[in-house]
Amino acid sequence: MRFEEYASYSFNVLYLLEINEHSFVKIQSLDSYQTILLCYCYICADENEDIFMKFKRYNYKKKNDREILEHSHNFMQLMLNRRSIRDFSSKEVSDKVIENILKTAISSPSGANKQPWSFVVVKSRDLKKKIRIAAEQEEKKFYEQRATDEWLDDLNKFGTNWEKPFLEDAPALIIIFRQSYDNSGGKKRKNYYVNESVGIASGFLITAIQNAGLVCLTHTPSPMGFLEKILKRPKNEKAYLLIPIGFPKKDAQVPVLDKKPYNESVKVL
Ligand code: IYR
Repeated sequence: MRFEEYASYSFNVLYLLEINEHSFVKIQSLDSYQTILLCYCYICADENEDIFMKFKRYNYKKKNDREILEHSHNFMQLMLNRRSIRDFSSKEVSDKVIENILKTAISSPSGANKQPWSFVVVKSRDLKKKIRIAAEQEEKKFYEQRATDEWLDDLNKFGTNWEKPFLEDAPALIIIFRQSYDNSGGKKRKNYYVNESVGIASGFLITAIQNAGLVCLTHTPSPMGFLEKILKRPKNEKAYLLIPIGFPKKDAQVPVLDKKPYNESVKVL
């Protein structure tokens, strides 16, 4: 009997005995003599046939209170040292490291597990050059025409301008694309909470980069349509972030920044 057939019964489930990840025995309703009225055994033969999601026990890695405090503190220290870097050395990043940080990013939660993203890694000198040229064209328009005076005032302090040498200097660029809908199998299907999902995955990526001992910049040339063209992305994808990654140039500078006081950013009720 298939799972959906018996799932429609209204009996209380008394026992769910798991045999393994894919199989379980379900015992429903005992009569007054405590004899089993219904007993179903569900064995999943073909994973793709299922309309219900399978569940398995979560492998919770238990820590004691001291360990939890220590881990939270150490991770905070690691992340407090993260900075956006604009001066990259030419030192290469190993493919395995890039793969590890991307595997971390794509493990991120997403609306209905739709994973509405693509991560494109650009190492080719030729493509990096094309991206730099196109980005600088847009940025020149931004700094010279599009940006409001207020925005330029805010940016002035950082000393940024339309020139983006890091797009060629960094050994790799990771371009994150958001998929507003899913187009696999030629069928258009909706994605949910796309911005939230891609934002969280980008956070995972930046955190993984920091944890690995690399540096990056969250760059957002605006508009970013040129990335879709240069990287030949499908119609359902829009560029979301451009992240050069690598190692800082010797003596790379970062602005001295203050973060808002804790109580301004955080309210505990
Ligand atoms: N995209 C431009 C401008 C810029 C915008 C923000 I918000 C920054 O934090 C930094 C720069 C640029 O990359 O120069």
